[in-house]
Amino acid sequence: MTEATCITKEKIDALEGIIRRAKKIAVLSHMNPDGDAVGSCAAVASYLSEACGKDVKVVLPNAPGEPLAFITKRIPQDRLLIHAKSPEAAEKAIEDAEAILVLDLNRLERVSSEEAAVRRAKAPKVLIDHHIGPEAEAFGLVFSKTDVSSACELIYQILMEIVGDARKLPPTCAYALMCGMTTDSNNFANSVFPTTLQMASALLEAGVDRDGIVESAFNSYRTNRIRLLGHMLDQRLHVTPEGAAWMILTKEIKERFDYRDGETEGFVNVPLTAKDIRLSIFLTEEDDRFRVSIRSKKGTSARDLAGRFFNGGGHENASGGRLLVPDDLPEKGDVEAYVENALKEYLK
Ligand SMILES: [Mn+2]
Repeated sequence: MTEATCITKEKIDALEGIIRRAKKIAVLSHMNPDGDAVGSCAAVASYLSEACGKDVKVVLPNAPGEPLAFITKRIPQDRLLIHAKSPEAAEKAIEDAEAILVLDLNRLERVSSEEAAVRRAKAPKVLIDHHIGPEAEAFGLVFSKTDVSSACELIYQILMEIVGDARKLPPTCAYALMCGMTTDSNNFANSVFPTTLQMASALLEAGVDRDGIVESAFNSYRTNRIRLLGHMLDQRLHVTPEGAAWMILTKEIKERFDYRDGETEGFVNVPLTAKDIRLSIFLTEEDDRFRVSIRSKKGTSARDLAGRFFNGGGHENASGGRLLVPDDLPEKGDVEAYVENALKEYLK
């Protein structure tokens, strides 16, 4: 299967058949959902319920952060189940579903606490994703493509095969697709393909309020967030002679700045605005781990670094991972030395 033939007529027919035969459909995405995850779920839920009359449940492992509320609120609240809040209802929705659509993730472990329920489920499972290395064996039908900006772009391409015209999409679906593409490409700063701009153009023509999305996604944070960013850049930024930058958001800083989930979105990109920096790492301290976000410029692989040193992966220039305590680090205090050594090793 080549990239170009990822969307074939046979697969579109198979997808339409799965949708036609199912009344109850579960739509899933990954832990710590980002704009593309929530946008994908909102778009697919809107299409399946409004255009196809299906009984749809969106199931997410944990709640999207407040900065993504402009997308999350497009999912009717009685259709949205958060596993961390109501595990039984979330698992029942997966169990009862007659089709399961999994979006914006390549390996099923990324649905985290729901993984066992999904693996157990007998319903046909469909994966739609844009990361390399999909766990194809866990799904009956796989749409996987990496030459797109986002899962939302791939979903858009699939929907165009089905409905033929962006103006025929339910408005919520069109809006959510634009949201996921805009956030995953960081407002057209990365992973932009000719098809990305074609999609944007068609959705704009269909009436999507892109200015409103940009305002909601990038200019609607609390003032606290810019103070926190200022503190991180001024007091917490390390720069190595090899051109790597890294910072750690500790629990102590989180408390001091009244940090809320999602508010450091985009921080990892800031060091890359310096000419001499080619790699940026942002770590966030959590209970038993550090969450790791990595970005790089062309020629340096964020994915390799994530895979070799941070139990992660993702895209060539945008990856993530984690360091578990005590599995990877005996104590939390060892994190700085670990990052320094990893960078020395990786960039030598
Ligand atoms: Mn994505």
